[in-house]
Amino acid sequence: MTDRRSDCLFCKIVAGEVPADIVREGERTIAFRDINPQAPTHVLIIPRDHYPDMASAGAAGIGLLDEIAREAGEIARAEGIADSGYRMVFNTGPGAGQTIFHVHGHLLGGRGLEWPPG
Ligand code: DGP
Repeated sequence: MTDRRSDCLFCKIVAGEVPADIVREGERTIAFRDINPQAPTHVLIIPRDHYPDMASAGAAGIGLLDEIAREAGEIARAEGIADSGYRMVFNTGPGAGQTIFHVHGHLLGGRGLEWPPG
């Protein structure tokens, strides 16, 4: 049984009520291209269940972040960016730029990535 929120855009994508360019589906996760890509590869990886942010997903203690990391590795390989390098970002909180409060890892790659990020 998937825990979802009726007012959450990403829960609607999970439910198929809002279209998305889905690149990979796992039993507990789904990955789709960001609508406003910041790199040639910009994929959002989310759990099907609703957790507002990375900390709450981690605190659930059910391995969801491990699974997201594993999916990121598989997608990076499929996108051909595993060898050149890529970045996973979890914006957490409005001050860090989080705008959608359903945890999502941004997988970014396919171009040079600066450090520190802006
Ligand atoms: P963040 O700012 O970290 O909460 O990231 C939210 C991301 O979600 C942002 O990069 C844009 C993306 N986004 C917002 N609305 C949609 C949508 O309807 N579809 C898709 N695919 N991405 C979206």
